[in-house]
Amino acid sequence: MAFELPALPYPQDALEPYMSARTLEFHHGKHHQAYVTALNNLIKDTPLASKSLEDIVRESFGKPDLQGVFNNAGQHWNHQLFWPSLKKGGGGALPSELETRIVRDFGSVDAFKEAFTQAGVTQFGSGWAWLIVDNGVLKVTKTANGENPVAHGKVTLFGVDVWEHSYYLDYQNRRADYLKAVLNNLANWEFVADRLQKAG
Ligand code: MN3
Repeated sequence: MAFELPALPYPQDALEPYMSARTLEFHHGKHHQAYVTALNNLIKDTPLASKSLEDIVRESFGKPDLQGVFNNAGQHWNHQLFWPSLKKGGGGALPSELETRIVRDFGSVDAFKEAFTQAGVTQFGSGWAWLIVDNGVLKVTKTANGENPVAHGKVTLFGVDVWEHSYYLDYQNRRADYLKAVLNNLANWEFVADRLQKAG
């Protein structure tokens, strides 16, 4: 079964003004689609074609001959997580179980947001900022390009794309402003809390 581009879980203009319809038109419709198309072409008629996306990410990570597969599988996985991590009217109060864990592991919600923003701002070039569970502890990490916590065997709760294609039309070079808008106005904390509950 070939991989398919998942539909956005909201209308293309739902995240205005924090993420424009034009950004989503290109980011979802062109960039994410291109990763899916490239991945399908690369794994066609290979043993990887019958594997899950997570298995493809793990099995191609760190293998020079499978770098192209890893880049596109990683990016497909990353964007599949990203779209439902956002919602119209998001970024409000955190569900209590998520807030409790964040306060325990970061000191406060504001301290978590600051650490997450710093991770995104200091990722040199393209990449992602993440909230992960590492041996039961919530941590903020960052990765370059298509790499993700799946490749490192970590449970991922939340990830924000910091490739320029995710913010340049709306924020130009102001990556920190984009990250703050995602955290304070778009983040679907109920979705994140649901992933935490499943992670245990
Ligand atoms: Mn992207």
